[in-house]
Amino acid sequence: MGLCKKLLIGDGITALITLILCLSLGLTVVSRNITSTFFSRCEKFNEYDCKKVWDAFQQAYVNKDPCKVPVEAYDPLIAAAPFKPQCNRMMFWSKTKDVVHGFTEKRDCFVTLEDTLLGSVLDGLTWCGKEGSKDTNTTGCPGWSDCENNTVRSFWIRASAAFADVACGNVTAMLNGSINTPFNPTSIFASVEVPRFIASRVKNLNVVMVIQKNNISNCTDPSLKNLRQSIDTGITFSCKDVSESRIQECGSKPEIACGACW
Ligand code: N1C
Repeated sequence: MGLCKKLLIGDGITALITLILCLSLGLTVVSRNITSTFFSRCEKFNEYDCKKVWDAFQQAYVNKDPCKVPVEAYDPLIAAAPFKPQCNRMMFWSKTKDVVHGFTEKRDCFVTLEDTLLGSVLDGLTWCGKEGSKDTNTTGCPGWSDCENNTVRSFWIRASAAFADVACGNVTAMLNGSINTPFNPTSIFASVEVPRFIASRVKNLNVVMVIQKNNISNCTDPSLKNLRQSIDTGITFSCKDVSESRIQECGSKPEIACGACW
C-alpha cells in the first residue's frame, strides 16, 4: 500500500485511476484474506473437508442483507462440521477470553469453542455479504449490537448453542471478577449456553471466578445466585475465586496437574 500512497500524490486523472486501482486491489486483498485465513486454519484439522465447510459457511450469508441473517442460517454449517463431546474437559467463558485462551494455549487441560474447527477458523474475524452480490466483505459489516440478526453474532450464537448441546460431565466456566455482573443475562454464556446444560448429560458446573488485584466481584456476587438458580435441577454447582496470577502460573508450569490448578 506504500506504493499506492506515493502514486496518489500525482494529480488529476492519474490520481483518480490510481485511487480506483488501489481501492479495488485493497478490497480483493481483504476478501482473499478471509478465504486464506479460513483455509489455513481449517487445514490444521485433518478430519474435515475444508471446501465443504467453506461452502456451507458461505451459503449462510452470501447475497443477504447483513442484518437479516438468522441464527438458523448457520444450521448447515454446523451440520458440515459437528462438535464432538469431550466430557469433563469443556470450558466456557464470559468476558474472560484472554485469560482463558492464555491458559488453554499452553496447557492441554480444557477445550473451548475456539479449539474446535468452527470456533478456530472464525475466531476474531468479521464477515458479511450484501444483497445482490457474491462477495464476502470484511469491512463495513454491522457491529455486534447494531441489529439483532447480524451475520457475525448469529454465527456465535449458533456455534455456542451447538457446543453447549454436547457439554457433558464436569463443565467449567471462567467468569470475570473485575466487572459488576459476572453472570450477565445478555451474554451468550447466560442466554445461550447455560440453558442448554441438561442434567442427563452435565454433572457439575464449576465456575472459576477470575480475580484480579482490583476485583469488584467474587463468588458471592448476586448474579451468581441467579446462575445457581437458572441451571437445570440435578446439575450441581460450585464456584471458586481464583487469582489471575494463579491461572497464569498454572499455564506456565506443566508440572502442576490440570486438576490441581484451582
Ligand atoms: O457473550 P459471551 O462472552 O458470554 O460469550 C462467550 C461464550 C463462550 O463460552 C463461548 O463458548 O460463548 C462462546 N463464544 C465464543 O466462543 C466466541 N469466540 C469469540 C461467544 N463469543 C465468541 N467470540 C467473540 O467474543 C464474539 O465475536 C463476541 O464479540 C465476543 C463475546 O464474548 P463475551 O461477551 O465475552
